[in-house]
Amino acid sequence: ALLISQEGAVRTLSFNRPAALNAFTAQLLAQTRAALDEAAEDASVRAVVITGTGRAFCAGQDLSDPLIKPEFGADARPKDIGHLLDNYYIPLALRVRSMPVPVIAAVNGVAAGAGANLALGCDLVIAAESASFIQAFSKIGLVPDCGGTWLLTRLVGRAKAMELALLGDKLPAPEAARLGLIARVVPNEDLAATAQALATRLAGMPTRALVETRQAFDEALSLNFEDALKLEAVMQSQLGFAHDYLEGAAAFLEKRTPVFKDR
Ligand code: LHQ
Repeated sequence: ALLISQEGAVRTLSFNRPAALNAFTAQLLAQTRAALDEAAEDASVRAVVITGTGRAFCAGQDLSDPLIKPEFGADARPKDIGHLLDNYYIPLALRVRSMPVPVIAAVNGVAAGAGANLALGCDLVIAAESASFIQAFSKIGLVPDCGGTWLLTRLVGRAKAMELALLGDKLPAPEAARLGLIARVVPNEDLAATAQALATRLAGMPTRALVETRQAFDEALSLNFEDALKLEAVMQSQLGFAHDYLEGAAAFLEKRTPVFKDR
């Protein structure tokens, strides 16, 4: 259900259940997490792209999965769906956010529910012109998960976050970019090449600095200005001892192209 490929230093993971719009089964969730673990441990990987095959990025939780599908009808019996979050979605969302390399979501088509929010948790989110984002949760009686409650309010502010989450309407990618929910939109036929090019560019950059930037941004959200300044100083101090800073500064002064290798 997951395709894994590598071009240069860029590892690409493609959700591959196109007939079900790449909806998440427990198997696909586990495979994605394992593939991210593997990419994290493989020194040849310096950037990861997550995308989907077919006309969807991912339709969120597969609602027909026997793990969560309630029994309907007169003797309807509900199921505890919380375990799926505890065992699959939370570890996956945290895995993305703790990757030692930048992670790009290349949203090729509709991204709904947890599929949308997994994408929004990535470091750079780019989308095909015809892609769309749907906070589908409210329509089936749930709250945004996979980080949606945290991400949406911070990305677009409360007013738009509430509109998106309460109404669950389809948000076209160009509008998502205008709102600042995602970084950019490209013509459909350019998505894969743009993602590969951006990932290759990031792969050639000082990886540790990129990853600590993510971490600093996340931490700064709960810090006051002065504490954010202090956090920056701690990180800068550590990075200042690293190879990539010495190389970057030397290359600048020597007017040559730097070769970064920290990861
Ligand atoms: C699907 C799905 C799907 C199964 C399309 N499941 N088959 C976490 C933990 C525990 C519990 C619950 O949730 C969560 C987190 C979540 O992600 S909740 C949100 C779950 N996702 C949704 O509610 C979205 C459901 N899908 C849709 O609203 C539509 O399919 C969208 C708007 C994504 C696309 O619409 P269309 O382009 O019109 O396509 P379609 O609806 O015709 O779907 C095509 C096929 O894919 C169809 O199967 P079929 O056999 O009829 O061709 C759908 O049943 C299947 N599919 N999403 N989530």
